Amino acid sequence: MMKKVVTIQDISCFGKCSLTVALPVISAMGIETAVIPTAVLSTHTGEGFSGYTFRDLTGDIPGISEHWKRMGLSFDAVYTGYLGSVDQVRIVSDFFGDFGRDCAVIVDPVMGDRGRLYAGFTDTFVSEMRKLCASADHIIPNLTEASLLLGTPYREVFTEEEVKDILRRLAGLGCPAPVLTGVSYDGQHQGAAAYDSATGEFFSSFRRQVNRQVHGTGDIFASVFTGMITHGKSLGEAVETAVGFTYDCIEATPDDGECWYGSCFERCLGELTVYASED
Ligand code: PXL
Repeated sequence: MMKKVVTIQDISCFGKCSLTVALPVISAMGIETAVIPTAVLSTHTGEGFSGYTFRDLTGDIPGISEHWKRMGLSFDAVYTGYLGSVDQVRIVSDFFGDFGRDCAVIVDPVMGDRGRLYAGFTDTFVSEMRKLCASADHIIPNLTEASLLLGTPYREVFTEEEVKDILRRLAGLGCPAPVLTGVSYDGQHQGAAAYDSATGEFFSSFRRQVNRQVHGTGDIFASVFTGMITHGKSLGEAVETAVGFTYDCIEATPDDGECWYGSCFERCLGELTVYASED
């Protein structure tokens, strides 16, 4: 049987992130991908864009959920990304109660990067997101989001022991198997690390560090990770594939300024089709 994911995040009409990444990536892995758009923006809110439109769709979510309940729909995974407001985080939490009980729940607590909150996010949002993380099987914060969730100072380079400690504390929020992205022990390699609190095992994967920012890579990572977990792969294999694919997307993006707002991930999608006929 083909697997089914529902992903809940915004659609940034131009800019290659959130739904315009999650849909092609998860679909390429042979998984049916339903969506609940949380907001419609003309572009993403990251560096280089200003004056974007933002239409909040919070009010549409309960109706979508009620209709799906009447239809008896169910999913193999629920995966959330960028959420647009505090109320929306609460409504998504209700959605988990209705659709997330017998399936994998993956929360990417999208809130910021490089030590700063994205435009429009507040401390109240951070507290609400911290609560949502407690109902997830996996959370996928970057270093900035982990420091916000844990209330610790932001840094870019950690020792392996410090990363293990961060992962244990992220599990302490109530999520049994957290994944931390943007991890570097030497400033020359970068990747991700994960912790399975049920077994006490740690997993990690690294590639050569590329010293430039490519927007949307967190969404690429979380989407591949979600696809792998939905296919029933192990935590270690999910981290390895997500790190490898994210690195390939960065490498496939020329540094000539033409695609300054996102990655050329489209060039790499073919790599993921090895998973397309799994179920
Ligand atoms: O890539 C994360 C993301 C998703 N959605 C919107 C964003 C960002 C990051 O800036 O602005 C609207």
